[in-house]
Amino acid sequence: MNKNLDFRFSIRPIPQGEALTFAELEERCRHNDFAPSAVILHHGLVGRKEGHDYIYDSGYNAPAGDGLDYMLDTTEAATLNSTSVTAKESLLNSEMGLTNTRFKITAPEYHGATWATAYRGYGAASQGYTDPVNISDWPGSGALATAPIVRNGQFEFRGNRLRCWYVFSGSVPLDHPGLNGTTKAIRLASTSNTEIGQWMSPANPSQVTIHCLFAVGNFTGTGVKFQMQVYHNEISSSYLAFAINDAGQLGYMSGSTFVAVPALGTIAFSNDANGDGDYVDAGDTLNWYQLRITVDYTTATPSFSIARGVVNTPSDYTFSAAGLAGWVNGAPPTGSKAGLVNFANTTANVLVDEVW
Ligand SMILES: [Ca+2]
Ligand SMILES: [Ca+2]
Repeated sequence: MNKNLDFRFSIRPIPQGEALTFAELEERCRHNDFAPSAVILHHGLVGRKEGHDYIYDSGYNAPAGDGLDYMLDTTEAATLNSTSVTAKESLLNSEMGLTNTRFKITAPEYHGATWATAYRGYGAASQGYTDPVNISDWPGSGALATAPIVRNGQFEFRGNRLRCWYVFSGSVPLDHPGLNGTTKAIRLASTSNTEIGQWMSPANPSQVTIHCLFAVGNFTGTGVKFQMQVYHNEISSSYLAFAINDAGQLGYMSGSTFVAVPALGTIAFSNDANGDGDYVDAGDTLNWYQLRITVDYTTATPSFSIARGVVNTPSDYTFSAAGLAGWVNGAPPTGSKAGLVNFANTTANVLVDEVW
């Protein structure tokens, strides 16, 4: 799978703090959407249009069940025009999934008004309110919250559970009850060999640690059933691949060869006893594991470590192995950077959750 045909090569990088044009924001928003025909656009979009800062309500409302409501009615408009930042935050968070510690507005202004930042609804679907409202005091005044290494790692973004994730091949992963007590996880179905990934934002891309919870369920055939891949070169499709085979052995790929790492032991598979696609019914068996992969590209010979816990236990790394160096499509030169994390199944049901 060639992953260099992605949007990042067609959209210019934006320095932090630089205002975007509205067209740029819309383009980015669309490219971030995993399936444009099936998702809500403009989820909490902050940007500029004609020199003015906006939080933009596209006129698309959220799907039922996620509790979002992007439209402004007159009561909500009154709240957003009030002096209570707490009330504004409460409304914007509950109805748009926005958090003011994650927003910074630069050079705020708004045409013809003394205030700055607008939340604006348009059109017939706007629940009766079409004028912009004043939320200039809503963005947080302190430091921005630290960006996570991946976004929507819980697969629980309201409005689109797969937001920020990109399906490179196969089928759209299905919903599954979350692992470790969360609401949702994804299931890569055994009927489709699927790749789903996301470009990462690590603080130091040459020394990254990434975690997830996973379970491998019912499958057919032999060989490797699940891989978690960390790309250091998407143009040459070069990456490291943590892998699990049909015997439950853990290891990594060296080219097309699976290399078992005995120190990582074997996992127990999950069983969907009633065959309905989930692993939470009476009679089903759910065995999930916490995985941690650390890659260091700064050394003369880049290497990685793998650690994983005992079954159904968070924050446990009983099994681990370090100093590993097997790669697919080329070893990384010193100074490489982790770019993409990707999950792939092969004729196996695989559950993934809590990527961080
Ligand atoms: Ca989750
Ligand atoms: Ca079941």
